[in-house]
Amino acid sequence: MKQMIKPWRHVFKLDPDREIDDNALEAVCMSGTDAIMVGGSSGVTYDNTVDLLSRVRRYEVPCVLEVSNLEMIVPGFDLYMIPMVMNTADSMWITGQHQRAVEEYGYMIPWDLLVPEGYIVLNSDSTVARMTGAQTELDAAGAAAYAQVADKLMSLPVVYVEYSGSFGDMDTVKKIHQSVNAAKLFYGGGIVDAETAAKAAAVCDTIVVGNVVYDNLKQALLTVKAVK
Ligand code: 1GP
Repeated sequence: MKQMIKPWRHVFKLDPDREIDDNALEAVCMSGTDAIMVGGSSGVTYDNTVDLLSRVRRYEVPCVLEVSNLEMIVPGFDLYMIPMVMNTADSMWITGQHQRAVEEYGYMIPWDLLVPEGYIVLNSDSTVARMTGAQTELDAAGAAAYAQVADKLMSLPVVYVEYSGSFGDMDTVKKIHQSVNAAKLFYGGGIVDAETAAKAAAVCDTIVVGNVVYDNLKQALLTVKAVK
């Protein structure tokens, strides 16, 4: 387990493909969140990732990259989160892209900074589900079984329940949380205010707050206070 991961309760996920002005970025970085995660499912490039990293670096908050394609890999982040989608039949998203990355860039990969995430994608109506061919029709026991594969068979340090764009079923998230031992459980999707933040935080280790930063900054900032 990487030391920085352990105490995180709250993370803001910022998308390099979306505009955020300096005042909003300052509010996000100074909010008391534990980390800024840079990532997105589409339109993420080297240039827009470098740009966002350099702007976040004005602040002391840790800044990590969630790698979803090879073009966006930029040096200088504190950690590199590497998703491996548990509930897809397409091995491209489990080990395929990863194999390509290692073959091409293995000599320069800072292995100590990599944190693999066992992704369980549960919102069928999300870009990440469509892109990865995720099999989202899982009941709580089915999802928890994937979490155990990630935690107990693969020893991944993070299990990430991804409902991107919609607030998920908290009973499912709770069951997943109860079923993992060593892995930290991240939850992301549809956290839009203090109430949804508190509900999600009650059943996972770390909440990830994305879209609402762009849709309603004031509510986004209240999600930090709700879990701290
Ligand atoms: C997306 O899990 C994050 O990867 C957050 O989801 O944008 O719905 O907050 P939202």
